[in-house]
Amino acid sequence: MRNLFLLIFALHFILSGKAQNEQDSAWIRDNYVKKEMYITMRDGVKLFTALYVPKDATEKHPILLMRTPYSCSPYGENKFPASLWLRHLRYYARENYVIAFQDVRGRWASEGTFVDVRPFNPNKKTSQDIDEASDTYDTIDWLVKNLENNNGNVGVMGISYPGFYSTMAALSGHPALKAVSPQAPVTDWFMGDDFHHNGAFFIMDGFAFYSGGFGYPRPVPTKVAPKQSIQIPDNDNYDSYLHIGALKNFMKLTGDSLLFWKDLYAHPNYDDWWKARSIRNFVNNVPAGTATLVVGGLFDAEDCFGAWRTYGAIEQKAKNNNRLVMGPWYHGQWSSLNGTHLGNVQFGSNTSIWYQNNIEIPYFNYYLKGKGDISKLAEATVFFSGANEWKQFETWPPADKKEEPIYLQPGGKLGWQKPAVKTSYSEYISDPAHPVPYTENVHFTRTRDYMTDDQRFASRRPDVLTFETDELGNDLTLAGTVVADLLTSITTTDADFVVKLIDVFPDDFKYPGAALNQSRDAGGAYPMGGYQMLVRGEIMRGRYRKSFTAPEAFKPNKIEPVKFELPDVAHTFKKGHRLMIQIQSSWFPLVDRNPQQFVNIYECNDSDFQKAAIRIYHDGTNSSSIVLPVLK
Ligand code: PG9
Repeated sequence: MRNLFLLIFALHFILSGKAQNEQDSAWIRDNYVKKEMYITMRDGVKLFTALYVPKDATEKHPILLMRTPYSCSPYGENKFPASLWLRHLRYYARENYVIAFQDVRGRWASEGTFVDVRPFNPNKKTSQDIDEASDTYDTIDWLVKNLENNNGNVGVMGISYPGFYSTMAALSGHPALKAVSPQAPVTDWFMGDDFHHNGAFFIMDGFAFYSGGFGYPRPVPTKVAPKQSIQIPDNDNYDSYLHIGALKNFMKLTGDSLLFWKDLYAHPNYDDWWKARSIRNFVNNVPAGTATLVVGGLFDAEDCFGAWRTYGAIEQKAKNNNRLVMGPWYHGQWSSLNGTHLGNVQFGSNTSIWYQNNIEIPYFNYYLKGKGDISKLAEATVFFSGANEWKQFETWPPADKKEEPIYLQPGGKLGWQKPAVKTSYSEYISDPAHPVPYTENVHFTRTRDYMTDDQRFASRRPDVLTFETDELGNDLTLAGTVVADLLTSITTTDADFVVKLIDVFPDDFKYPGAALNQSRDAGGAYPMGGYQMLVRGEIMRGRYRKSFTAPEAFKPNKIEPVKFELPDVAHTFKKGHRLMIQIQSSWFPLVDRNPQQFVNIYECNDSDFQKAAIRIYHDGTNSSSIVLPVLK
């Protein structure tokens, strides 16, 4: 009887997750000490570094380093960050890692001058030639030579901007650096991350980020956050951003203080300044002995592009062991405690905890502790929404995916055959004074949920074109990059094109179990029947259709191709669902409005914004299509 009781108790303890939560704040403080120090770089600049060191002295411990522009706070050797026990770092604590945070050069308590996405210098010759790779090298070198009881193996990890510093770390070439995990890494701020997608300016994220404090000058090292001095009405972002108007009006709000903001305005096209800041151009320098695990979210509103493209660039240009994990996550959700859903869309399991315990922790344990076996960890581990299952691949994109064009048809249909009609198009009036919202509800801070939000609000607008298939007779699984291949004409000299890939749920769809149908605001059950789930959306600034470096005006009313990539997808459209494509010419205030004429958008006036009639052709000659990566 006693054994039965013990068994029941043990099962309860484990199933309740208590076993995983044992690294709580008390445990961390009992088992770790904190040390703060300055580490001197090769040019004499000192970088502030905070170390959380296990008290355990029974073995030598690996070092996990995270370099950040967002501060090593809380500062003070008696203060511990909640991230050590409330996010995936608790599992590294369980494994007795030394956990190190460092303020990057020029940020917070570190000395030196900050440069946003500081370019890699492949020709460093003297101690004055520095970059984020050399700063990482010098930091690792100091740590392995000076930190007591370390085992000489270092890993670097980081999410978002820290993900950029992770990729830079992989370029350091230090022999102690055995594994790096760039997660949602900032990769190219003109082509697809954070500030621009295909040259279109993501005004809301960009302005909020820089005006919120990040971009303020930091004349001397400090442990105190800058006071936010740029305020805009914060009740309704659509209304607030529309009323501020042209981009030049935002510059009046930021003034001369935000250096990078001025850089953004000074480089409207994809010039050498931007190319020097695209880390994809330098990953050939990743040494064979530094393994990389690139991680990202299918529904990451900030750096989904960065995850897919950093993995792809390393795979193409480096000769190291490079792997990919993409889950159904918003920005950073994989490091949180809950990966079960995003907004109204459910994923059927806690994908974050599964990833942490089955992939990330075993990965670093293998490379930094020589523990365990990751031979069965696939080249690419990707979660497929819709089917709600993880799939493993030997390559990404999968070798057995086939690019299949689905054609826009008259009458708002989609079909696998080219239209037979001679002349056919759909037209809408794009009015910058009434741009298409990027999401339905009223809010101020850009939502995370928009990446899987219901698109019915948009399909009801006259300035959004909607094309959809009949009910699918079989599951349709897409795995890879989607390409929009549009034949267009406009009545002005420039326009944006937004293409949205949407999964239309059956009218009678319900998630199993009433609780799963709760809306994001607890209480009301969101009507999932007929839900139009955004699977992927992307924008193309039409002037760059021929070249991102040399923009070109449209000739009014001339039929022209506009072809562009949407970041990779991994989604199954289940039998009985429909595949929908929506096309529109604004996505506000997520993206700045195009004045719809060929002017410098960063310098134009409110009076320059004009309506345009946009035509999308779908006939036998001008056959617009969306090229889908169909997994056979
Ligand atoms: N990638 C995120 C970001 C950077 C810069 C501007 C806006 C967002 C991030 O680092 O959180």
